[in-house]
Amino acid sequence: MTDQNDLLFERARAVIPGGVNSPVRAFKAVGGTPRFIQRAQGAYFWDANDQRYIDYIGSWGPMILGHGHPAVVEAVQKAVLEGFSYGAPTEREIELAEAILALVPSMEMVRLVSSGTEAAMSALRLARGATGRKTIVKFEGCYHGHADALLVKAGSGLATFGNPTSAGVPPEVVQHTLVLEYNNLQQLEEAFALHSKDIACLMIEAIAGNMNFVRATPAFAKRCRELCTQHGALLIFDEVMTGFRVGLHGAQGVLGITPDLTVLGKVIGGGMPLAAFGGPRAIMEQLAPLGPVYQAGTLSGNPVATACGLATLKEISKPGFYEALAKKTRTLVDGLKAAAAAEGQPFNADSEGGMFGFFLMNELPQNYATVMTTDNAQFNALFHGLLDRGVYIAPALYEAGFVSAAHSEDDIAATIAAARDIFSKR
Ligand code: KE4
Repeated sequence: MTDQNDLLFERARAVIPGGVNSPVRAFKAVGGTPRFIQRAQGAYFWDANDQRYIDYIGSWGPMILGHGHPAVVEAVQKAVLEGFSYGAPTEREIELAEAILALVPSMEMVRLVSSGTEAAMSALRLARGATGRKTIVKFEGCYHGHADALLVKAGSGLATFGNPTSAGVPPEVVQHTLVLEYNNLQQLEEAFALHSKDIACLMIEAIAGNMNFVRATPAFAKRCRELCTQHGALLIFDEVMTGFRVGLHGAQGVLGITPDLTVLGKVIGGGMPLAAFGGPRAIMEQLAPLGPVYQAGTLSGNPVATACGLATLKEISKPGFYEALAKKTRTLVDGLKAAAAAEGQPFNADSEGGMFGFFLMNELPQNYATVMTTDNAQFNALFHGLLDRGVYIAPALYEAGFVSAAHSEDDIAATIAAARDIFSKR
């Protein structure tokens, strides 16, 4: 039988670079043909061959309710009948802003944008504008979208300025970006000692979902907060992935740390293009049209996206939502660990709220370099083994996984059984 995904991939590659509109979707890291999804419902989506998968991507985080939640569909259907986009303020943007501020106490004001990249890029510009400083600190393995200044890899040796990770990014654009090792307290101390009053901000994923699932240790996270305060730098939590995913109050709620600025995305749009950044009034009022830091967007606060986001936030704010989601996700993680142990497969995993990660090693990595010691072939065999059994996990070993409220106990059990079958045949 002709594989429709192959046909579509061939067609796509003729007109779209790599056949995809975002690189990770191309399956380059794992090999094989990307599945072209035709429809989704609840915990599942179906590819062009009408093959069903249990979906642990959830659009890389947004679909925390599962696909096609009736209340969200209804809100979006109603919104589109009122108009797709006005390019003028709406009450619903105020409602969404108020809902976000109520859930993120570190924010007094918020600006809505259309993607996590845009939110992180804008937060960075705001931090530099508000402090009058140039240097930014980020960590290897954390991804904050593809703004030029953030496409940077660790320089050679300690606390040195980074080099571009992408063509088209002139070295001078990243000359003020310091890349440190995640959870490395010594490098953190040295960076602030060396560059103290030049540092505008430190941007971090406090639970890093872009190196699968690595937690900042409480001591490290606390030290980031202390050093930023001590040196007058802004602490920016990039919660595009963790915001409303690891808990109703994000990673800052889990860690009990108050950042100066927070970057949000994914869940707050419920699958529609919507992201945000926010913080104290005194900093946020530096933004145009009030202040000197320019930032803008044609579709910012889009009325359909805000309807989708509001309906999503309403559902996840209901009592017990995260307790149930976290329990289900932990059942998955514990089941996978037990299955691996039963088959003698080196394995470890962790989860927080509806976000999880696993490693084909017995330790839980503390940094990117350790994550990348994973045997690629082993991961790829697991990925394709699960795919062949109707389970769709992230097509890259450095990506996290996501459980939704729609995943059933049977889905979780079937996933664990599929993994055990693969481990047994390794
Ligand atoms: P977007 O521009 O893709 O909406 O958001 C960028 C971004 C910013 N910050 C964090 C912590 C993120 O995880 C992301 C985007 N995450 C990736 C998955 N690792 C999106 C998937 C993709 O690139 O296609």
